[in-house]
Amino acid sequence: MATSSVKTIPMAIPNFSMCHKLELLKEGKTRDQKHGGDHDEGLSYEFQEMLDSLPKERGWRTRYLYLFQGFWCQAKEIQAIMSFQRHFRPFPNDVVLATIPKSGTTWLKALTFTILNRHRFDPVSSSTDHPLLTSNPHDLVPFFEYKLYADGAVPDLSGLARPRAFATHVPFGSLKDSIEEPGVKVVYLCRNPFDTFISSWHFINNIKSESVSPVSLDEGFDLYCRGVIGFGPFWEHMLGYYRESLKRPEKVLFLKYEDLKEDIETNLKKLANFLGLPFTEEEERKGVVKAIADLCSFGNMKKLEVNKSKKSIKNFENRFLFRKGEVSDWVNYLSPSQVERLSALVDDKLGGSGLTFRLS
Ligand code: PAP
Repeated sequence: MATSSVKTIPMAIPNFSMCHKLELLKEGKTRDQKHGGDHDEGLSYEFQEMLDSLPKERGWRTRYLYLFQGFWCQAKEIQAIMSFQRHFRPFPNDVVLATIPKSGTTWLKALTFTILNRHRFDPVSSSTDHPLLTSNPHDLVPFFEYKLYADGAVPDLSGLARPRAFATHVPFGSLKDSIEEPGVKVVYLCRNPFDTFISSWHFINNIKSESVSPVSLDEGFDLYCRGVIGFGPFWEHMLGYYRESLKRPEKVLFLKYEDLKEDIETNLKKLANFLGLPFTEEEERKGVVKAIADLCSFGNMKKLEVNKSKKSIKNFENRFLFRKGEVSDWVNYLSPSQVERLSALVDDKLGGSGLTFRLS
């Protein structure tokens, strides 16, 4: 079982070791054939050695998930996170959007990008030229671990327009040292664990590689309840950001997917205030808040060509990011005993923390 402690792995960021690879090729073996390791390609021999030292479990969309710094993670993501942790340098007004997967990341990216850039790209008269109409939110607010630092890259981010906005699924404990700069703001979007599980299960079975066998609902549910899901356990992910939002509300804003669904305009104002860019009375009169809500709505985004036919993140098509966008779809999938098990788990792990969910 995962622990909340953050274990630092004292090793250099592994660079792809060409010599080692050539040696293995000469022997006619790949690292996987030699040691029965993960099937991810492009990982150095040294990095694979490090992976072998970590606890592992069956993966959802790659062969294994590894327990890295106290959370479950795929090999390629670990490589990227290590590069991020070593090389990222925050600027004072950076914005970092944080979620556990399938909590509404795409939506939060769209809303935040539109708020931050509303004076460049007017959401009210955005009939044709707003970037959200032609780009998926994942292109506009890049992930540290899937885009910027993917494959161990070390990007130069100093020239990006300010405020810079980034996103991550990394738990707070593994993020905090990298963003320790006054003025950096974190927005966390949390979704109830029942819907998050169902959304994850659908998504992963849609995009997993063919070499990995499908995860049945029962098997996925058991893994989820044992904390074994990318960036999980979910309760530790949520509590890490929740507690920080209570301790430093000026640094971390904690939002809930269900609240956004119920009242998007109030939450948009909350988000804009937190980002230091409150809507003016004139903007409110002109309908800017409503225009942002409409532009970023599930119905609008799902029907855009870019979100139907393009790929913004390697390995899957954007259309898989827009399924139903509803609260309580879980009632259509979970058995009474599964509901009982997850409810008891939520009570056990989150009870008394103050963090509660609306499930319908
Ligand atoms: P990611 O973590 O892989 O980026 P993420 O965007 O967090 O995925 O989650 C996708 C979920 O958000 C999907 O939920 P569902 O499976 O229950 O349908 C998706 O439909 C939903 N979603 C995407 N965009 C929006 C939006 N604009 N409004 C509301 N929900 C949305």
